[in-house]
Amino acid sequence: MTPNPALDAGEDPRVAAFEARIAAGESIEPKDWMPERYRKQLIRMMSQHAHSEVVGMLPEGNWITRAPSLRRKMSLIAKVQDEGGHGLYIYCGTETLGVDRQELVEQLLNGTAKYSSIFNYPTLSWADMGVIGWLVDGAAIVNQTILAKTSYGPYARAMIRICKEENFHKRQGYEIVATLAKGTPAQKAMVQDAVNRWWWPSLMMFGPSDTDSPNSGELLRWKVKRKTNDELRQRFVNLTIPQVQAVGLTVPDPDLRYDAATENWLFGPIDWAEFNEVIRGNGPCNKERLAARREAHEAGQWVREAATAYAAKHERRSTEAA
Ligand code: BYC
Repeated sequence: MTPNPALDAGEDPRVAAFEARIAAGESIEPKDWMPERYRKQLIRMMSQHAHSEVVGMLPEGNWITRAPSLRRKMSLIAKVQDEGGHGLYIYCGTETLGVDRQELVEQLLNGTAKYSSIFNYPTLSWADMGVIGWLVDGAAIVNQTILAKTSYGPYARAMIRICKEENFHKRQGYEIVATLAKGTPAQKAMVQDAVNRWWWPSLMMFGPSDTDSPNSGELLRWKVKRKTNDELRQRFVNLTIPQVQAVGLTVPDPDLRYDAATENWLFGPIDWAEFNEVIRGNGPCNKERLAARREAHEAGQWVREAATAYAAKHERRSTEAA
């Protein structure tokens, strides 16, 4: 791929050929020609996604030592490990666009890259582990099942595998929620409190409303996104409210009502001022999360050095043997 931004403006015949491939539903692969802007948008979106998976390990990692049973501890460890794997998998996918992973990690650590707003909220009780698995992974599944049909091949394929694991995460979360919801009054109160705190941030995960989403138009045109932020948010609410009712809980929204005409659960206004503060770095835990990532990165320096030395040794040996 030889990017030529000067020609992306419209006179380059490769642009028309690219647009035709997108229109025909073809998958774009790393060695295919693509407009520079398409490449940049994918790097932005995929790297933010990878960062979200890695930062997403922190709120749940916080509860591994306090899980109430060995079974719960094993599931939580496996889930947190899966999130780390998703991050690495998506960083690899991003590298197919010709960007260096080190550069992306630097952007996360110096605060110039975004990651999902949801991970800037604290995990205050064990019930949060259930509610994160259920609502946060549930929201991720709604978003990522559609991304499995995205036009960039490596990203689409990554999503297929990731969604399978997210389904397990969601089920383990819902099982925790259902168990607490039919437990003692104190357990039910604890899980209701967790739903109250995570409900609105989960809806914010889908991004700003369509009228305020600067990237959506371009991403939809290139079939990177297949549905708008609001469409996916509505789908999540429609899927989730029956689950909330099934376990006898409620969501903190006095305006929630079922609209038979559209078959949608209509919800009240989202606090976009809160969302904007969180994505600007001023959420309850932004500073704590970045500090933890920086510390982990520094502490892992020797591992990266050892892995590089090991790879170099193997390369040398295989060259000598050849
Ligand atoms: N948080 O034009 P818009 C997970 C930013 S991992 C922070 O609508 P776009 C999981 C947006 O980046 C979940 N920032 O953007 C992991 C843009 O800023 P820039 C992560 C947000 O790209 C572990 C600006 O707002 N999932 O689920 O069209 C455990 C304007 O927005 C957020 C993904 O990353 C947000 N919530 O649409 C459990 C999925 N929303 O970059 C679970 C892939 C928006 O212009 N990403 N912004 O400075 C996407 O699907 C899309 O990028 C988004 C945003 C729907 C998130």
